[in-house]
Formats: sequence, structure tokens, C-alpha cells
Amino acid sequence: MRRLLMTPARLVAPRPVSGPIARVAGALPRLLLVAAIVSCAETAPAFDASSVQVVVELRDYQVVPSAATMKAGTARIGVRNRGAQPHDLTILRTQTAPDRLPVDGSSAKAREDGLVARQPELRAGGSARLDVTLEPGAYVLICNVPGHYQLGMRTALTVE
Ligand SMILES: [Cu+2]
Repeated sequence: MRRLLMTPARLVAPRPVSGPIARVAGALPRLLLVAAIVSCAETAPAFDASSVQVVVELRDYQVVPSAATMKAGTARIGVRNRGAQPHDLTILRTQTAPDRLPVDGSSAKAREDGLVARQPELRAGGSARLDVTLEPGAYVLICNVPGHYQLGMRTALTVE
């Protein structure tokens, strides 16, 4: 846009203080600032939202899938950690209600009967794509970082 507004005379007229080196030097602080902002921001997602069947968000302390029901078969699950803590996604096939899984007192983790798949811990802002084959049935999605299941990181998923 800015270039379109420039007159031809301004484009060709050499100005004494604005050679290529002066321009780069002038832009440098801005470039460094942009680089700093980018490096602090969330890294690019490990999956394309249109290429996964469901996206599961891990929050402090909730597990929030974009759909409560999935089709049976091979599924691509996008996992995002939106919390400040590291979280994992543990997928169990079980008839037990999400809030009724037995918890091991010494490890503070939920028992993993019916374990189907796990996305290992993702740091805050991290993401991953988990490819799993799901048979029809009742599933529970949890984060099994010690204590997190008890804090509420659990939800139901139905596969049809
Ligand atoms: Cu967690």
C-alpha cells in the first residue's frame, strides 16, 4: 500500500541518510523486537485443524474435546495444552464414569485400566497429533499427571 502511494520521484531520488545500510540499521531494533515476540509466543501447532477429527484442549484443570462423539476407526486427534502446567492426554476404554476411576494413593494417578493411547506430557502451549484406532465403545479422556485427574482433568468420549 505504502509503495503505491509513493511518487516515482521519491522512489528514484537518493536521499543522503537513507542508503541500504542505513535502512537495515534503522529496521534492526524493530526486527529484534518482532523476533523476541515470536519466540515468546505459542509455537506453531503440530497439526492442521482441518486434518484432525477432534481437537482436545488440555486446560488447568479440564480436558475439553471439540466433540463428545467420534466415528470408529483410525482417528487423528489434535492435542493442545492451553494451560500453564504440563499435561498429558490418556485415553482409556472403560464403562466407568469419568469421575469414578480408581486412584492409586501413592502415585496420585488414576488407574489406567483399558489404556488405549497416550500423548505424553506437553508443556504449556505445546501441541501434538495423536493417531489412534478406536473401536466403538465408551471412553474416558484424562490427564494422568499426578493429581490432575483428581483436580478435574477427565471427560467422556463416545465412539460409534
Ligand atoms: Cu494435567
